[in-house]
Amino acid sequence: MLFPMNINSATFLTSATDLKSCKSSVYPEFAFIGRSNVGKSSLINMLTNNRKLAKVSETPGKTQLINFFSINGNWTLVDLPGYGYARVSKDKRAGFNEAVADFLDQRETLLQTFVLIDSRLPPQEIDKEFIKWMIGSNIPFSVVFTKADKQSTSKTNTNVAYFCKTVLEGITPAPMSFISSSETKAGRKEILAHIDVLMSAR
Ligand SMILES: Nc1nc2c(ncn2[C@@H]2O[C@H](COP(=O)(O)OP(=O)(O)O)[C@@H](O)[C@H]2O)c(=O)[nH]1
Ligand SMILES: [Mg+2]
Repeated sequence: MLFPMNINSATFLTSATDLKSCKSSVYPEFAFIGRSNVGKSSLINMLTNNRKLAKVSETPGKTQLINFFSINGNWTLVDLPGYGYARVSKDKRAGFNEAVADFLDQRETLLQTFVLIDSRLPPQEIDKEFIKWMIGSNIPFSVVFTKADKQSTSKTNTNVAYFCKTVLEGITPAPMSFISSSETKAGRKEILAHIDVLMSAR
């Protein structure tokens, strides 16, 4: 049985446009990345039990800022700009925001990245490209399959199994994966327990 850590406080800290404008921090950071509209901000709100913390958008591709949220005063959630919608970087990075690439690759206090994948869809090219870039850059990550409430459990399980087999198999160390819903709060205790483990192991 998992006992999720308590979230006693969750507050907006600051925003940044790129890595060099990010304030340095002494606290461990957990970042959320994925296609625009996959549910990054909703997941942060679900984890913190605060529907208004991160701005949830009906308009894909709107958030282009790196947003920091302080949790319990000693760790941080980072809402990253989504990829796959407009604003494609011009260099050879896998079509995602350059600020995101710099942050994931170079941010010293980043302890783990959660790559969000829409549980309803077959593996998308852009997500596969992004994961390839993460592996090539040696950046540790976990995967969160979002919006599980939007379909049957068996459909979710089929899609997740297929994604794990075709995209995640063979990656070492094997990434953890989670199934989540911001509506039902599925995945909340598992993701928080994982964060807890990573912080304790530090
Ligand atoms: N039903 C359902 N809708 C979701 C879930 N997560 C996000 N959404 C919806 O998907 C849209 C995009 O969510 P948002 O968190 O802004 O995505 P972001 O662009 O990745 O930050 C919004 O309309 C959310 O209400 C979920 O788990 N279940
Ligand atoms: Mg967002």
